[in-house]
This record gives sequence, C-alpha cells and structure tokens, in this order.
Amino acid sequence: MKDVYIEDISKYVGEEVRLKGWLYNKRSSGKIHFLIVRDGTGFLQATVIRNEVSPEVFELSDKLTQESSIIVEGTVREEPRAKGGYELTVSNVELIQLAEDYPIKLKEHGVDFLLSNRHLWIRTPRQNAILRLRSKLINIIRNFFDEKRFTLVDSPILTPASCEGTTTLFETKYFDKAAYLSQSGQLYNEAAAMALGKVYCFGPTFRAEKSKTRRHLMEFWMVEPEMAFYDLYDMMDLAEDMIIYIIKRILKEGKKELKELGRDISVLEKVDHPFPRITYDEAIDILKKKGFDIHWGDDFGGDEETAISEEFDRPVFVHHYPSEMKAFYMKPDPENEKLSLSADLLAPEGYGEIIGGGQRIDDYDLLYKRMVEENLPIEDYKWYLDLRKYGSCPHSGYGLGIERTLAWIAKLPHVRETIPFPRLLYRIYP
Ligand code: NSS
Repeated sequence: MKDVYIEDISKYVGEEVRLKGWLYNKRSSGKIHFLIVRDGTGFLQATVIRNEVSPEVFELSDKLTQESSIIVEGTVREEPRAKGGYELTVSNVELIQLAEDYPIKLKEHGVDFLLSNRHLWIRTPRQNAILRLRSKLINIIRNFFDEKRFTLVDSPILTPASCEGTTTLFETKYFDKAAYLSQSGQLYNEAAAMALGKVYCFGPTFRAEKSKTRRHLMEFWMVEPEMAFYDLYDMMDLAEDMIIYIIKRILKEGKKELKELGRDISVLEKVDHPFPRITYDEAIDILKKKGFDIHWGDDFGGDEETAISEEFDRPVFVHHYPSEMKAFYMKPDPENEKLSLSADLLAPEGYGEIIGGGQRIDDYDLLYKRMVEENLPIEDYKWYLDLRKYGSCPHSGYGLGIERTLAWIAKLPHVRETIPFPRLLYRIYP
C-alpha cells in the first residue's frame, strides 16, 4: 500500500492508500463516522462505515479526539459533496497518540487566546494556507533576484551600530561590549554591492518599536536589494518589476491558498505596469484635499498612507520625502537639498508602506557631516565611511517587508498572522 499526501490524492482514485496525520474534526451518525483528517498538505474526509471495518476500528474511530495522531488506510473516491472533491473510504485506522482535550475548539476564539496558543493555532486551515503562501512568496522573491543575477549576501544579525535610528534598537551583550540586533542589512549590503555589483540580503530584522498597530512587528523579515550605479529611478523600476513578478506568480502558485482565505483576487489581477509615482509634495496635497490636518515635514501614519493609496488601483510610489524625515544615509536631491532621493511603495487596500528605500549618499564629506549631525559614534561606522573613499559610486537599494506584503496579498487584518511566531509589543510567548 502506498503512503501518500492529501495534496496528491486526486492521483489515486480507486487505489488503496495510507495517510499519516491528525484528526481535525469528526461527525458521526450511528453507522458512519466522518473523520476529517489533516496531514499538513491538506484536509480530507475519511469515511468509516460500520459494516466495512472491524468492530475495533469502528469503536476506535468513535473515541478519537480532536488532534489525535493517526494512520488511516482506505480507498480514494471522487466525492463532489466533500470539500476538495475526494474522500477516503476507510479500511483501517491506527492510533498513534490519543490527544488530550484540545484547547482550540472549532469555534471562534479571542485573539489573545489564539496568540497564546500560536503553536497550536497554526494547525488550522486558514493559518496553514497563510504559512504556505509565505513560503511561496519567499521562494518567488528569491527566484526574482536569481533571475536578475543578483548575488545573495547574508548580513549579520549581531551588529555594533544602528541603521534605522537609535530609538528602536534591541540591545544585547557581545561578551563585554554592547551589541544590537540588526534593524536592516543595508549598510553591509552597500559594502557587498561595491564588491559584487547587484546583491540582496534576506533575513530577520528587529525593531523595538513601541507601536501596537496592525502593521508592526518587533521581529520581521526583510528582503533588501542593493545595486551599484543605480539611481533612485532605477531603484523604483526594479521594485515595480519585482512586485509585478511576485503578484503574477502568486496568483498562479498560490491559487488554492488564496481561495481558502477567501481573497478577492480581482484587485491583485490589476497589478501591472506602470505604477503611479507621486512626490511627497503631491501626497501632501492629496491629503489636504481629503481634509487631513497635515503640514509639510510631517511623516505619514497608517491613516495617511491609506488615504493616499485609495486614490490608485495599484501600488503607488511616493518619492522625494523631506531629508529631515529620513535616515542619515539618504542622498539629498542635488536640485533641492531639503528633499531626499527616497521612495516608499504604498500597497493598495489600506495596507500602506511595504517598501522603503532610495539612493545613498556617496560623498565622504557629506556622509560624515550627516553622521555627526545625528550623533552617531563615527568609530563604529569607519568601515561604512571607507566605502566612500575607495571607488565610491551612486548606488541605491530598498527593503521589502515580507509580513506587510503577505498581509496585503492575502488581505489579512493584521501582520501577526503572516509570521509563524509573531513578536508583538510585550509578547514573546510562545
Ligand atoms: O525602515 S524601512 O522603511 N527601510 C529600511 O530599513 C532600509 N534600510 C531598507 C533598505 O533600503 N535596504 O523598512 C523597510 C520595510 C518597510 O517598508 C516595511 O515593509 C518593513 O520593512 N517594516 C516592518 N514590517 C513589520 N514591522 C515593522 N516594525 C516594520 N518596520 C519596517
């Protein structure tokens, strides 16, 4: 008998197969038990008919509890009434472990309870679909950069210095010195781009942001390309190509998952060239017209980003933010020093910023001056300044947040469901 996975079940119609998994749910009438079995690749109805199995198997099926681990054998049949279109007519059930009273019942639970039981919550169909989409998304992004012949260069997690401002650093000990968890691989990426031309890093990043919003995590995953000899506009072109590539492929490869999540994909199908590009100044005008009390120099919060993105049916770039709002490395616009060569990409449907990036300062003196202004400990950044001494060149890059991107693609209410074990404000369990 063949061991199979539920995702492949359609290939085995009429055959006897063996499934290894867990009991997700059960319905019974006197003569039949309907076991919904899950195996990590899908969910399948397994029908246990009293007259067709031994009394022991029928009794065992009756006593199985939710999430008991089992091995089920039977014949695959087409069954249009079953979810997925197939079922298993069971010949044998073997119990591996009888689960204790399972805390997550098949009803609505509060968010706090679910988060405390995240290690179990991920077994449900919806969370399964999200995690599978996440895995696909990451794979697709890697393929994009591979196809564009970028080199993957991993950046360190333990770092001596900050990239995105000192207020959101997680501090730790590096023997007798202070060290920080990386907020972004960008600075190392810049060194790598000077060595390899077009590079990207992909890994976890950390921000001690005292923000309890649906878009903030303390630990999130970011993919960061960095390109030598790219200006701001080259960077936006690349980001646009990447998003379109991602959406086109996820629509094909994530069909099943998007359906499970009830995602209206018509919005995603509209994502195509060209993405609108507006300046920060134009964004401020839009907001003022919409009645926001906002002034030049103010940063955008979630509400502002939503209001801007509502004006467009696809992702929109906002570029040329005021220099004073942006990080020390951001290159000022040579035509107007008050503005920076920066760009964010705002996702539609209220998801806000999913990409942040821009062109970097390539002049030694200017970078040094900006670092002094920001009170950065120059000693720790000497290597970074070196890049402006030895063959400096215009270069640009950006960071795409995996969780915010996935929240948009799957239309989820909160980023907490997009990562296996979310790190939220004051929550580090499980
Ligand atoms: O702060 S960013 O806007 N930009 C950087 O970190 C640059 N150093 C990246 C680069 O140019 N290489 O963050 C980039 C993206 C942002 O657009 C979000 O999608 C995501 O990272 N991000 C977050 N996601 C979840 N939670 C939090 N707290 C968060 N912060 C940023």
